[in-house]
Amino acid sequence: MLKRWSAAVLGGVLLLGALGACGGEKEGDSAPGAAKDDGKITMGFAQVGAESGWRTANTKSIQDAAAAAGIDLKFSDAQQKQENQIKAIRNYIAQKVDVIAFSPVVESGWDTVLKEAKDAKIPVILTDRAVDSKDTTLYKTFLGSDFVVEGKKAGDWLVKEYAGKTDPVNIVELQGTTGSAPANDRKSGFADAIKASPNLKIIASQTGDFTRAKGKEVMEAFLKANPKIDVLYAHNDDMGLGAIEAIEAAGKKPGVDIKIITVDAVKDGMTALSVGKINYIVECSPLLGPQLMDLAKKVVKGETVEPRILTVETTFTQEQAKAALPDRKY
Ligand code: GYE
Repeated sequence: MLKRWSAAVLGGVLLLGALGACGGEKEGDSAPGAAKDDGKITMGFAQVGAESGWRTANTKSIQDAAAAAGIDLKFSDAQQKQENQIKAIRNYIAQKVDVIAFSPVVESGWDTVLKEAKDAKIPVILTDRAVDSKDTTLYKTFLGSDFVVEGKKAGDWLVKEYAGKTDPVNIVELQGTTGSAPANDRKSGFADAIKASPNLKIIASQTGDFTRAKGKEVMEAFLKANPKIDVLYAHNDDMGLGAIEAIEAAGKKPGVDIKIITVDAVKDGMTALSVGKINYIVECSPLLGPQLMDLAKKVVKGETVEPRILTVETTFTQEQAKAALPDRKY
């Protein structure tokens, strides 16, 4: 464990050292005395779950980057449940890790546990998803994508695709996990982009929880309830891929009878795009591990970091997907 020395704690520890040093640790001490001091940073990471290809790539990126940076990683999977994430964070606080990082499954309801981390003097880094806490001193920085921009890129493509046409275009939307930042923002960014085109109409919108299984199930229901669907906008590739199965089972051609736009650009999504079953993908990069480890080292040292660090990302058409696929890492 790497100790974050403050003058007071340093004094206390030196004193304990002189006395032959054991015990005497107060709650809330910034020196993480519970674990051995091997000079390593310990990070507690509370992951959302394993709901999608994106998440799998994100987890691998974090684990690989921690190993490469010599950071001792404690990792937990919350199975898309906020209560599990809160439990994991409390555990990390009790274990006196040097830094906590997490990807909050939903935006709301974090103030109490974040305050507990702050009181324990453990810096917190948000990665991938944001929280809606008013008190921004509860965390050091937020590293991740701008999901509103992603939604907007999806909507802009659609507006261009139907430019000059006035016939009604019926859109169905598969939303991500209810209350999550990417679901909220991808929805609003998209709605904003299409609002000046009155013929582009969202006729149904429901959560598919970012999973393939749920995407398929909800698309089946959409297809039953709506005889004319022109476009599917799915908040991630996995839901889009599940929906493709439902569309094919209903005897329709994905990408042709129903145009499909998704977000993420994981390999399976890019493969479907390259064969024309998806029409457009907005990239969202899961490879946040290396930047996260750099930030962790800085905040543990007490250095100030930028409060918001944006991921750089692009978009893909079918031709671009074909060109990018051979080098796609995830
Ligand atoms: O788009 C989706 C995943 O939070 C950006 O979560 C992430 C999203 C990603 O399940 O596939």
